Amino acid sequence: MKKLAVINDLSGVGRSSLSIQLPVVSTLSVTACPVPTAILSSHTAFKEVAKVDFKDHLSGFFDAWNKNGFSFDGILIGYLGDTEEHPLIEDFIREQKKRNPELTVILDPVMADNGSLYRHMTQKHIEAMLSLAKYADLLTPNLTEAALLADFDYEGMKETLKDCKLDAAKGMVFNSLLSALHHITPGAIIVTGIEEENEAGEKMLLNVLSETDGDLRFIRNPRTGNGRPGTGDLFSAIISAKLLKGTDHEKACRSAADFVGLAIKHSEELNVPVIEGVQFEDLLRHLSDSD
Ligand code: PXL
Repeated sequence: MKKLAVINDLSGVGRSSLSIQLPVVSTLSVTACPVPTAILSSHTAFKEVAKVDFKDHLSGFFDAWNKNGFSFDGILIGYLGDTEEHPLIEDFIREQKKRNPELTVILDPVMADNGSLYRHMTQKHIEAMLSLAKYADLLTPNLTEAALLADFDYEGMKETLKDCKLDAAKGMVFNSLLSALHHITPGAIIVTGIEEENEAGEKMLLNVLSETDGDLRFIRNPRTGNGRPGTGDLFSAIISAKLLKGTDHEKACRSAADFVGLAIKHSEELNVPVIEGVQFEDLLRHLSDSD
């Protein structure tokens, strides 16, 4: 069975990060091996949050794993508890790459959404993610994170995209954004969860996949409800497990987008408060470990 190291925070309430990624990766028949970057009482959109930084324990964890001879097929990285964690993660990636040259590294640069950084996030987090991006085989920022990494103006880009009626015009905006991102990572890129309306006025969610500079694919799904915390974590976990099982980027992206859409719709229908994320637990049977 393929083995994925999942480096992310453990948040007790709100269905984000490791709490949502571990069950999803297991359901897709991939062994998930968690490393917490921080332990929080809940994700940070809640008013009161207690946070325990895990930075001082990371090198001990990685050392023990390496000394035991553990080797992984993939490493998925999400939320960083501290801006000094990235060199430890980079050492771990380099060591694991020596053991398994086929290692797949997926970086979800969790920092921000809807134009703003999450609580506790700073310019230093952007620099940390830029440094990790050099090791990524796949980068999955949302539009805000993509703008921060590429040093683009998020609000300006969002306005321009709103005015673009044709995909050819949107393609020009995304080409310049993705071209900038290809300078910071050797990997493929999926800019996730971009809200748009189609010509019939229907609300859609767009993911833009670029495997190499100049090549763009638009993957669209109906928007089944408002954005919710944890959907990026859900998306990156599904993609990571699928990639390890040999699915290509486009198919993995479609599967992840379909399941996120289903989970949002289900949560809306059940009136789950937005802050509690997506109710995915009773949907796991819809996740298939084949293409
Ligand atoms: O889902 C992204 C995320 C992950 N981890 C923590 C968060 C958030 C978003 O708010 O607060 C701790």
